[in-house]
Amino acid sequence: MRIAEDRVIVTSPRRNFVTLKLTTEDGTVGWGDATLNGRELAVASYLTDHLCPLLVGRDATRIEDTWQYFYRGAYWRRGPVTMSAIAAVDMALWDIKAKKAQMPLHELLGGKARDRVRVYAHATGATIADTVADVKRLLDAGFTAVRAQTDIPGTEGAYGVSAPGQLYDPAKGTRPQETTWHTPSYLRHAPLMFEAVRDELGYDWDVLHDVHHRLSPLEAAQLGRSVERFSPFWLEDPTPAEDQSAFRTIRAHTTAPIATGEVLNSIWDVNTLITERLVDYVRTTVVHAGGISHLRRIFDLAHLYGVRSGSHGATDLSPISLGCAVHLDATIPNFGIQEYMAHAPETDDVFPHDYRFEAGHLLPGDTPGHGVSLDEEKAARYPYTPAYLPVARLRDGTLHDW
Ligand code: KDG
Ligand code: MG
Repeated sequence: MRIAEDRVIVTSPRRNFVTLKLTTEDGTVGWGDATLNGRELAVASYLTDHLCPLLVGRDATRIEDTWQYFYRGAYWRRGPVTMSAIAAVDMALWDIKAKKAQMPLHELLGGKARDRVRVYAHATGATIADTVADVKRLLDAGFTAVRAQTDIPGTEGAYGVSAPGQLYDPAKGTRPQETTWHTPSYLRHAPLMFEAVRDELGYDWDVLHDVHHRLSPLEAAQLGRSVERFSPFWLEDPTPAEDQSAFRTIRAHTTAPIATGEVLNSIWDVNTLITERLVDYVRTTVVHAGGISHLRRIFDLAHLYGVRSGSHGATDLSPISLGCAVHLDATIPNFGIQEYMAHAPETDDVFPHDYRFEAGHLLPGDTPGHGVSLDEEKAARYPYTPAYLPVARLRDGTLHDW
């Protein structure tokens, strides 16, 4: 079964998404997500200029061979642009294979290892009291795990805090927004938020928190120690994720569970973290870590070392990625939790899907394939809009990690 046609679609229903459509000779269509927030067109070009010319005429059934052909065949290894482009091809080929087999993807991947996929939602607030109220709203809506973020006095534009009632969507405008960061203020304020959510809402739910790469290893260890007594589910990205050895320092000083990996792209990027058991959850995701084939390999390695999955699921990953993630999450033995920020209604309208949310969980659908597609007519109504992620600076103007 040969690939007959390819198409790369860039659309912006509230935010930018890059989608690959592959069609086989017999008319079977497979869909893949290739979205890389703030660098979308680089992946679109990688696909259009370098991968698509090699796809037409290839055997669509040979998923692993195609993966290796694009990974090893490029000579240049890893990186978010390459791995997102390969991921899109991989997702589309798994979609085609499952459709041909007339099976939902989870069945083709070995069948469900659980009935439903537990997800966590995002709570945010300008004050700690606002954050507590937002967590309560989400618990009342059925979530059992919530990520809590709050504005930090002494900084401007703290990570993860949205305007009241708005979806958190930090990529905007034709230049990156400038935000400020002050670590001592954060280290004083964040534990107060943990204390308040536990005092007000008890312990019968899980609290998560994203540090977003901003601390040194020792500062991260201090934060871990100061919030351990509030039983965090995890502290995410306490230090810049690419420095794997930093996690040894954090681990030596705190028992707070650690999650990282959303900006990492391959098994090699998480190898030390997993094999030295430096993290508890690996957050690599379908789109940025080479697709279903490669992410499953990462999760299998993690399983050997007792590390669980906790895939990134922000709204800059398209519903195609989320659909694939839910199928994979349902089948692996070492599933931990899945991030879930509901997409905007315009996004859901452009990407019809069969996964559904129910009482704090996502359920994969049963239609053949991964269950997500793109409506090309609707997508055409939303042209690409340039949007950058923000940057963060210290008080003296030094560029810090955002
Ligand atoms: O594009 C960047 C976002 O995906 C990222 O900031 C979201 O850290 C994030 C998270 O945990 O969802
Ligand atoms: Mg994060």
